[in-house]
Amino acid sequence: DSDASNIVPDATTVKAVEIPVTKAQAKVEVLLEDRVVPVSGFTKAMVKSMTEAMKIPHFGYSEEYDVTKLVEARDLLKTIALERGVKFSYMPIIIKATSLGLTQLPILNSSLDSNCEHIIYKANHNIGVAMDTPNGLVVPVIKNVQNKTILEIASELNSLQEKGTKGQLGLAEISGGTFTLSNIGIIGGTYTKPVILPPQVAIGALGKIQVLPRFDSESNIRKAHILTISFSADHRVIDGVTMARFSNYLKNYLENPTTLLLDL
Ligand code: CAO
Repeated sequence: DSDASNIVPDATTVKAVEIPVTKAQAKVEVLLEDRVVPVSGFTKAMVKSMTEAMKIPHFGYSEEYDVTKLVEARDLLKTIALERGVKFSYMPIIIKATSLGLTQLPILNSSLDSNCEHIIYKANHNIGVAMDTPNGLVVPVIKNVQNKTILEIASELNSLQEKGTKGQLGLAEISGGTFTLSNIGIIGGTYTKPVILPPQVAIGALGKIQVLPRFDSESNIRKAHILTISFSADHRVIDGVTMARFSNYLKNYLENPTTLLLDL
């Protein structure tokens, strides 16, 4: 025990060390003493909105979608979009399919007033996308998704991502959301329990698309691309059946992306 000093380094000798974690977090600063940091910026907004959110009775609904055909389609669209100067991920398709689902079930694109006396059905599908930026978590909004093409959504997402990275997102770009999607799968993970962003009534969180074995219709094992999705909804105005129906619409669009052609 008296030899502990030999194996535990003296705190004053510990310096910042390089640990190859991710591109964004290559350097880890080891604290030499406690540090007090004022809550500010996006974190301050998060404290306010998430404290408000906990007044909402949340329920969760999770599902897996076999997005094998979507992965194929996206590979082709990615190349074509790039020729038009647009970086194209899965998000623009998922955002558009979400909007088509909201058209079917408008209660998911609504707000409950503060006295819980009225439900306000929102005409526009303003879909917020949770974004990891150097300044913290922020949710910029793609407005009027119902009127936009998938390529327009992709282009707008590119520009919001660029502004987010540079810390240039303005108030107008982060307000007015009516539904939120969070793609945590870009980091990893499968199922999560997202928290609703008030005054919205629902949120969806995407896990990482994984290659997994699944059965085909002849009971043969095949390679499938599986996307897990977790929704949270406000149980004061939304029931489980409504959430399941919405998820089924989205599942159908994302499992059979050519069906999107019928509704665009
Ligand atoms: N599964 C597998 N691959 C994924 C994926 C997923 N869920 N999400 C993204 N990818 C892929 C993309 O297709 C892209 O691949 P290519 O290089 O082949 O095109 C690559 O990962 C990078 O994607 P991207 O950076 O362009 O991201 P995106 O458009 O899919 O998502 C955004 C944009 C803003 C949602 C994302 O960058 C982000 O910040 N996510 C974090 C969200 C977050 O913090 N959520 C927590 C909120 S609650 O605390």
